[in-house]
Amino acid sequence: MKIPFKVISWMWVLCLITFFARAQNPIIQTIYTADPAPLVHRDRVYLYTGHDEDTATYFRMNDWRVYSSADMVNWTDHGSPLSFETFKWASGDAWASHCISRNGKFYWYVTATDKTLKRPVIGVAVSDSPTGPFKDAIGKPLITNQWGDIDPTAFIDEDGQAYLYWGNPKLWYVKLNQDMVSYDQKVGVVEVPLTKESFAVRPNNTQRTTSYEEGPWLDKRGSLYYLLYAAGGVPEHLAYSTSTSPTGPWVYRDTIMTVIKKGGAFTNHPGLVDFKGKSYLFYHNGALPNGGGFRRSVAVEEFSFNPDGTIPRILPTKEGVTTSAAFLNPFQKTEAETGAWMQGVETKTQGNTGVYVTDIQEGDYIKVRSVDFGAGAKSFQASVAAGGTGGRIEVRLDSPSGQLVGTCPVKSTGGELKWKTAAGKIKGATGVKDLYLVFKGGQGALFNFDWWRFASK
Ligand code: FUB
Repeated sequence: MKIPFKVISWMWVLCLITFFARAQNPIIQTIYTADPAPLVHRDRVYLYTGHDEDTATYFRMNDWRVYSSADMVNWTDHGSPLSFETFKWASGDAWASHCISRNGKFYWYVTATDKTLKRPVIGVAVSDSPTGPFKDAIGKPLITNQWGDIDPTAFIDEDGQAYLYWGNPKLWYVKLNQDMVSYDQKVGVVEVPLTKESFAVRPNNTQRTTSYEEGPWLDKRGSLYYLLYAAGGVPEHLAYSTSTSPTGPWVYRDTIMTVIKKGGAFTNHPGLVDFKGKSYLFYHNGALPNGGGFRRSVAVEEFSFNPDGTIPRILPTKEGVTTSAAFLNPFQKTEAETGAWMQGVETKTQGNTGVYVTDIQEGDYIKVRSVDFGAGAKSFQASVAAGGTGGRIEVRLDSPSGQLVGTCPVKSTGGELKWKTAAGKIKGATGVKDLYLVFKGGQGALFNFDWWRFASK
């Protein structure tokens, strides 16, 4: 997605460079993303999102996306392994979703409109990998309860019992069976009482008297269950309730994130994970250029639970996560679609190559945070494809105009998807630095970019 720069003066350019050098929220800049659902699997956080189309003026959403991170600051784009078209019974509306793992499989619960019922229902896709490919697990919707079947969230308790919560304006749950693709028919669909003790009073509304709106997220710490949700109505804020049981009764606790006044969307949607000893709240806003209520973007903040187990008030920030949970090893092959900030570029998927970076133009760049060059790097390699004359990759440190430690020339490879390895010498890259791959070469689309790697001294 091209972020338009309005060049008024060199001062303004400097301000923008400083802003983008620090900004890390929203964490995905190449497309609009919404309804975050993070999952910790082994040593990575996988982030499942919805996708607001670029020109959407309503919730125009056709597919879901996956990203992952080992350090909570750099995110790798895994493309779209699931769309509403995966479900033969669905006609569109790829709304909020949640993926969890059990017995080596990944179950992705999604909202989509049912062709026959002509309203949202909940389906489930399954895969052997967190990044897909996913297929429809049962060939039909899992939940066809009533109007309001949106926003599924799944949770597996320590005793092995799994739950699926969902709903707007009501809140329901089922007890999922061990297979994760069916539910306990004896218990059936249970409606959660929306009492003021559980969800607080919604002022001035006789239809919807409590603050629960949508987007539930169920979690547990110690023996306490946490239900996070979008509250309001619109504009939504994030709030939570707790219980000593996964099925309630719930006790309203507090607001987590107030309505985002500047750069917000009229919805919000919580997702919570612990990763490498820290807690993270995912949410969405409307902060990318041309963004808003139907063109949203996922963001994340690090936070700590209060000593008494309550969740503090969490502020939405532009900086996002400031401390990397790990350093990136530049001597291993890194997918080009990995970064803390992607300025100007887009990503696409191709059969053999997978996801690659495209629409690279003069001055665009990829920022990769906390790269550990150790004693130093001597060369840089990049897998590139150029149908035209190509350009070059400037390897810079700590800002888009920071220390130039090398240049990798990119010549024509004879085709936009004809991949060749280009290389350049590196001097002066040592220790832990933020890496900026800055693209140069004149007008128009310069080349495509699949992966990079440094060689150590
Ligand atoms: O993304 C479409 C809808 O907007 C979701 O299902 C809700 O949670 C709200 O974020």
